[in-house]
Amino acid sequence: MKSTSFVSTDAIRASFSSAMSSMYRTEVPAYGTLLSLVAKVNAQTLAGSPELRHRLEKTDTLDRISEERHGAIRVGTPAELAMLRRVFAIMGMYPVGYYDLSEAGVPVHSTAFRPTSDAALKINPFRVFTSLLRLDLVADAELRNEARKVLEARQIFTAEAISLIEKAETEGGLNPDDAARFVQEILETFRWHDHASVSGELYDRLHDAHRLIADVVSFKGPHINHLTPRTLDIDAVQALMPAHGISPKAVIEGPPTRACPILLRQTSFKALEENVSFRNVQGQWEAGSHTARFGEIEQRGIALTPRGRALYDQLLVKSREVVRPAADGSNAAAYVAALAAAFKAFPDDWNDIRINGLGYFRYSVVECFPVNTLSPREAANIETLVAMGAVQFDPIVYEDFLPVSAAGIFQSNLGDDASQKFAASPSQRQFEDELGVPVLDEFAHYERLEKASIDACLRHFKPIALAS
Ligand code: OOG
Ligand code: NI
Repeated sequence: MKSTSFVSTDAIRASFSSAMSSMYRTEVPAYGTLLSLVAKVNAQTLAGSPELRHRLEKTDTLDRISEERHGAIRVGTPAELAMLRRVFAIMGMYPVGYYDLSEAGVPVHSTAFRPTSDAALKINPFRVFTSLLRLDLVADAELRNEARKVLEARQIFTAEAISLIEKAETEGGLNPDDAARFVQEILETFRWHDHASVSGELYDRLHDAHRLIADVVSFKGPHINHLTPRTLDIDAVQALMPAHGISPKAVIEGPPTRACPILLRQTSFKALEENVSFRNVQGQWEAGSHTARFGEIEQRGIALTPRGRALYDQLLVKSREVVRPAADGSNAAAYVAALAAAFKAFPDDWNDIRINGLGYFRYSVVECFPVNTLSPREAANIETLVAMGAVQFDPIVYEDFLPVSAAGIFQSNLGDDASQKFAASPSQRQFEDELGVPVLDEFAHYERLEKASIDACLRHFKPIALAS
């Protein structure tokens, strides 16, 4: 097969994201409701804010938003994780960031597979937050071994998926027929299975160790547990959810409402209690239930520098010292007020964020600027070019996650009675060994994007800077 007939990795990702969305809409109808609500609010927000629409158009990022979503899965073994890395690479998705969820009392560590280049993100920014179960954090050795045996015996990929992965790797891509089959076969890995692969008795013991262990170990595959559309106004969607029959968690996770959105704000509806069957000792199916799948929405803001992130973390801690949000929502208003008060210390103006070194920006040349008015010295200095209006800057969108700061999402979808705790134990080296590659450092990546945009501007003005 000639390489010219390969489908691009971006196109495979877009088609997979869309197939995943259709499947989840059938599996969890409330997700479909959420999608239409988000679409409606996004349209209203754009209509009401020409400035926002203009910014999104100018940065060529308006089109991606209605198609934008992230999913989350949890796998059980290093081999499953390593195979997923190969699957996602075929869709142009690479592991970015290391997240130690043991800090939030959840025995997994994670990365996010996502496109990394500006061009790929614009085509389709689909990402999958992928967690690997850490059986090493399970204290009970017998349970740990039982769980390991169950996991080692399962095959989460179809035979055809495996052969297409190998084919894509050896030939360097997939032709249209193979790409379409690949998407369908990979979808099977993420499908929901309502027949557990363990007995009800083992399920209960796994569940007692941690709900999430039961979720990972008891089923044939790593069902997608949520798909999250991106909204331009999360407060509006949160307020409209109840009227559409969806009850959101009490408060939105992350930063407060701001003129200049930072990082990520998320809210979710609780995991559904779903009917599943377990085999009993006589080998018959018995009815039971499991909660795993939920719904989430998010609003994305600017990517913060390590300094901005430290300030964010500090202010979040500060607000939670004043009011800790109760799961029943009884103090939601007090929490929102405390959060807003604490975040007064975080500049809420793009240029202030920029000059304080708190966020990452993409610089670009202002096309109509009269370049002949610039002196060589002015043309060689990015700050002067900005001050004179020859260069403009736009926030770089945060493409990653905040699961530990937003432990509320994890907790609320595990059930508010989830009280099991694990000692924090980050283990990035081990995770990367199991994954088979190092993860990309998110800060270094945003910094490179920012620097590349500055270099491009300076290159543009170089002829003037060199003239003397
Ligand atoms: C993943 C939770 C993390 C997010 O948006 O922060 C996540 C999970 O529940 O498996 O998706
Ligand atoms: Ni999520």
